[in-house]
Amino acid sequence: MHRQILDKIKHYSKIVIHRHVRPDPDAYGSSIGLHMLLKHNYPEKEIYVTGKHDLTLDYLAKPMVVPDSAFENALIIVTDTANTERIDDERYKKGEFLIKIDHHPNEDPYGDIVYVDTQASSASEIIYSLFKTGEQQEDWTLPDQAARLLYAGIVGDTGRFMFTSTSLKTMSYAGELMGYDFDRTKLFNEMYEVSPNVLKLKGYVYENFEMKNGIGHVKLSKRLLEEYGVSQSEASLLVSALADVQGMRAWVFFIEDSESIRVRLRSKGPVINGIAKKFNGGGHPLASGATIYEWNEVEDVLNEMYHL
Ligand SMILES: [Mn+2]
Repeated sequence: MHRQILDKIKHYSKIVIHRHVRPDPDAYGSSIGLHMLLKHNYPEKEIYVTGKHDLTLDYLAKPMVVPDSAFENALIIVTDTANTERIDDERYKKGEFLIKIDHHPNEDPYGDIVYVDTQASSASEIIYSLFKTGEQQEDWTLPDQAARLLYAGIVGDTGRFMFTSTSLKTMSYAGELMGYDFDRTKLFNEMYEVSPNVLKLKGYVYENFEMKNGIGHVKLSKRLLEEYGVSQSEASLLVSALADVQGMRAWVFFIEDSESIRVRLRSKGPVINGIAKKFNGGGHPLASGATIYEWNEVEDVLNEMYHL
């Protein structure tokens, strides 16, 4: 598989790299890291990395503004993206040859080459393994800034090497990446520092959540968020905060915005996406979202949760 991908990279003079919408560090790490790697080893080729820039990832790198002409007769490589609906920048369809490189379950095996390794912790880990083959077979070298991006992608997707997706291979690759010249302390600060307002709201969550039969919930009204100076999307990031509560089986955040109340459901075991579906939502078995329109519907959601 690596050899096939290397041959395609060598063959094409134009390459465009894509990743998924609403990017995370692994999306940036794998796509922009691959871009830096290829640009460094094939300076004569036209190589682009596309997708809408996310300001919260500004510290990592920036994608490029890619002209339409870039896609004609181009090799397209999509990283970290399970299905075509989630590919950022629809122009991937205009390319000549498509390669999917991913670590999510391969439910949508799009592409002329489909390289999916669900054992890999991250797409960045796969890109690093591709680099190692390129190093052996094509004398590739990895620029320090590309190493920094791949490291950030692995750190992001493994929750700082904590999730069970972290393998012996992940750790040995991360160890090798640490040998490159970049500032890891600075990178960790950039990835994990949180604004004082959000941390104070987290304090409110810990102070005010309720728990019954292992089901937790907290209500964050619009007025409260205004008081704390935290946006609805920032507040949503706090939903994992209740995972560490002893005895917690599943929990829900009710977060009000201008027209509705967003319901964010999380679970450590009981399947909750059925409940999300009943309240105008859906999602994964252990992480779903729904929407209600009145505070008095909170009880309806909780009653469903208590029956888990
Ligand atoms: Mn990923």
